[in-house]
Amino acid sequence: MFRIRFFEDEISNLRRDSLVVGSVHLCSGQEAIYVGACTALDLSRDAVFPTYRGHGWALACGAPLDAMFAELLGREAGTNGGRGGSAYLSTPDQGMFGENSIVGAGAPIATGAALAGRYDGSDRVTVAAFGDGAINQGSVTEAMNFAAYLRLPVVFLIENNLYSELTPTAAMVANDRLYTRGNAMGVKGVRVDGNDVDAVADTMSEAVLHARSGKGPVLLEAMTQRLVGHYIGDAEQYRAPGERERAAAVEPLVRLSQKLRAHGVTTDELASIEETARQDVLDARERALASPVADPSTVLEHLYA
Ligand SMILES: Cc1ncc(C[n+]2csc(CCOP(=O)(O)OP(=O)(O)O)c2C)c(N)n1
Ligand SMILES: [Mg+2]
Repeated sequence: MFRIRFFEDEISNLRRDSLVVGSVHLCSGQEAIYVGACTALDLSRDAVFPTYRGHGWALACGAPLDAMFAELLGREAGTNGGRGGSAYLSTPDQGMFGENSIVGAGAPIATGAALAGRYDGSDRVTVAAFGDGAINQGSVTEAMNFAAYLRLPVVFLIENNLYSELTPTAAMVANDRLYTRGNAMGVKGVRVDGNDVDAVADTMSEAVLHARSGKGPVLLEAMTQRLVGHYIGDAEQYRAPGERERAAAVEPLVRLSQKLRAHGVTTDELASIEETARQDVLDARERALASPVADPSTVLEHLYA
């Protein structure tokens, strides 16, 4: 979780210096969802389909820091040879099958991958991760109904950060208990504190067991808050006074640190965990910055049309 946070901090700096280009959506504040969920998955066969806010998913799945930095910096050594960048990277060797910048588009793809798993003998569970805004997309409802009818092993995971871009989700839905959306279709719905990594791990373990044992999909709503803008450059004028401070007091790293201390981890040990993570991130950043940029003459390679 610390590595993800520090990675995002550095990406923010690199974007400001125009070394990373294009639109970047950071996941700071949502780390407990990715790390908690991945502990419940078997990533040698399971598959995760995140959104454009997907750096944390890739890292939690096990994507190397060096390749992640290199990808966002457009380097040859990137996870996708520098072609995917922030919003389109994929690390299938680690079970992360690609970000998607079309809101709600990952849900049918994850459902298809679960259907494929029924025939290829993998017994795979797939995770369709998307935001609270995406729950209102028709593609998500269609995918949930299809998965429910065929009892496919899909966990539809809502990262509910309370905003869809710059609009509060509470201003867009009549029922803000989003986990109940699948009730009419027979999709089991659960809500979890998405800032508590243990709670996410436990709830996700139950969801994965439910899905893998043939009982059908689960709609898991993880409540969280992003500590940064929707994208880098978002002026965040929509925030209520005091909202940031309240969010910072209950964010996942604070919660994790409190929990570790309560379990006997000393302040020094905690500082050393943080320092190691920070140094790993800074070292990886330097190596990526020193590595060659992708050769423009290869730009047409790996294209499917
Ligand atoms: C089909 C589609 N419609 C609109 C957009 C523009 N758009 C990009 S992000 C976003 C908000 C999505 O909010 P949410 O699903 O809550 O995810 P979050 O960004 O909060 O993680 C929108 C509307 C898009 N990318 N795709
Ligand atoms: Mg959202």
